Amino acid sequence: MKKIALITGATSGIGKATAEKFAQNNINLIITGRRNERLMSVAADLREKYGVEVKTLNFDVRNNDEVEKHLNSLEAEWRNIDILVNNAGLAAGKDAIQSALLSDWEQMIDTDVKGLLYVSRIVLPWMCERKRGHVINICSIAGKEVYSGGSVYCAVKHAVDAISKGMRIDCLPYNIKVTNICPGAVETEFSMVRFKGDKEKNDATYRGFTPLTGEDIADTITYCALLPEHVCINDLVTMPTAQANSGLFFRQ
Ligand code: NDP
Ligand code: 8X3
Repeated sequence: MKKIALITGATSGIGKATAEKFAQNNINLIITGRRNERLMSVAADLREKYGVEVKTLNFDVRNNDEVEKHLNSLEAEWRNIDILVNNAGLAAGKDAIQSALLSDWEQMIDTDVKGLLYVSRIVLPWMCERKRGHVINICSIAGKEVYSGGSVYCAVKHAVDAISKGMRIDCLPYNIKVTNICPGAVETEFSMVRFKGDKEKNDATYRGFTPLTGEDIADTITYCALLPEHVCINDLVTMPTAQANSGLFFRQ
């Protein structure tokens, strides 16, 4: 029987690339995001290319009523989720803590922490009942280190790191794997979102070195997801070769 994976934030970047890798590996998919047209187009493309079944759920992870409504609308067979990739997330702004926008903080906390929790709170009981499942939380190097202008993004990703550890402990009796993936710089829509469409700041982020791609992280996620039943990668930091830590890049 084919596995089922639920990937949040599959309309671009790491989530979209992971949906494609999973489809290549014959995994049926539930993909989510706010941009419904993109979601439908990703789904159509994957069905056509790989012959997998793809369900789309169009909701904002910050809204728990929407999260509950959409996830609880899944038919019984689609609730047998083997892999949950908690990927939907973002950074908003890169300003010093004394002058950053409150609305940016709220957006990051509501999306990266509360959204991840809302989705997990629905899916984990299904996994616990079946005594099987794998949760892959997309954390960041920002969940391990702190950098200038990143205080609240780093705080939310540190929270993801802690949630992964706690989830692993609480779900231990239920045979559930929890993998925390911590990438360095990945060139996706991330920086355009962070800098609110400022192309110069986006380009400067990736200038002079080769960043990771969504596909690189999707390969890593897929490797973790396809390991034998008794093997779990708990925590994984993956960086561009030209990035030593969250703040130190070798740019040429
Ligand atoms: P993208 O901006 O390309 O993708 C983000 C995805 O999250 C989109 O599909 C977006 O979908 C979804 N998303 C954002 N907000 C919401 C929301 N409120 N409700 C539902 N979906 C939402 O960035 P990445 O692929 O780079 O980011 C994916 C994850 O990887 C994030 O958690 C990010 O923090 C993390 N990460 C990124 C790194 C990087 O350097 N790029 C490095 C380390 C971690 P839509 O807009 O359609 O809702
Ligand atoms: C994204 C990587 O270094 O911008 O999580 O925080 S970083």
